[in-house]
Amino acid sequence: MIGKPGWLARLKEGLARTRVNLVGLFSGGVIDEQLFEELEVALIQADVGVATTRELLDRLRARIKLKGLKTPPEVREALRDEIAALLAPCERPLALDRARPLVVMVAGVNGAGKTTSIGKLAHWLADQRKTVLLAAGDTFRAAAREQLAIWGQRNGVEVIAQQSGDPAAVIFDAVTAARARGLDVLIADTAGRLPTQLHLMDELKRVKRAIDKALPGAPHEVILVLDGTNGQNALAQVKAFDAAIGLTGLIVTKLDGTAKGGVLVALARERAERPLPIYFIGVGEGLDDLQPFAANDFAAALLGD
Ligand SMILES: Nc1nc2c(ncn2[C@@H]2O[C@H](COP(=O)(O)OP(=O)(O)OP(=O)(O)O)[C@@H](O)[C@H]2O)c(=O)[nH]1
Ligand SMILES: [Mg+2]
Repeated sequence: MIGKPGWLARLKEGLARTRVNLVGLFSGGVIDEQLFEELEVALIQADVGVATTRELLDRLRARIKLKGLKTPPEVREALRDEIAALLAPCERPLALDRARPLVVMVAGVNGAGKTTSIGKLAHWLADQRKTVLLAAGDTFRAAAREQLAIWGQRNGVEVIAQQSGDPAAVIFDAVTAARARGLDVLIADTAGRLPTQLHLMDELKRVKRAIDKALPGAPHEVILVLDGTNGQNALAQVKAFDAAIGLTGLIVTKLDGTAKGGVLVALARERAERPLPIYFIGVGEGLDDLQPFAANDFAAALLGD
């Protein structure tokens, strides 16, 4: 699924360093052990992780044998296809019509890009002709409420906020309001927190229960926002937030910057048995810089078309 032109170029630019490193290894004439060793190093450096790299290279060797691949370009394409295949289960559109309001709860560590992604998501939803309400569940800082309010204004979307320090209460009220007004989607922002801050993780559980009280069966989506530049740390974050609040999907941000990109491959493998959709990737700070994740495009950004 390719959106407006430009975002793919930004993704490719963001992952250029990784791509240059990987593609450069295929510039020689032969496929030998040295190539495999260099690939191993380059993939690990790209945040793919040791275990996932080994598995990928094993599959690559098997594919080379099976298909009788002989040239470096053929092997590069084969690696790209293996990566695309590993990523494919994570490519799933956000299903919008299964509940009304569809309640989306957003969580993540400090500065991951939650509020920005919610603003962009509101814009994307408006493009899909959905009516949206935002809940300012980050009650820690007044600035957080204002930040969400600005994103709301940009999109012509209302934001429910309160002076109260209780995110569960704010979000409960917002869900109730979205129900009463017959809106399509409610997105709840939450304050950033580390998985080691157990009282804050408990607060997230409380928010989730409050949502269920306001609308039984909700939240329909519990999305973790990951900073793509944090590398392998994303795996630990997924585990911890999943254990606390049961994740249904991910958004990976900042793939336009210094991110190496391989962590998406590691995430896909880690959850191969129970695929966790990567609903969107963030490729910039503008309104249009949130795009549905596309496995083939991403693999091509890493290893060339
Ligand atoms: N380049 C780039 N910057 C991004 C992207 N997404 C978010 N940012 C920036 O990352 C910074 C943090 O974003 P926020 O949305 O405030 O992060 P947050 O998770 O809400 O932060 P807290 O609420 O403080 O935990 C801001 O400067 C954003 O502009 C992205 O996809 N690309
Ligand atoms: Mg925020």
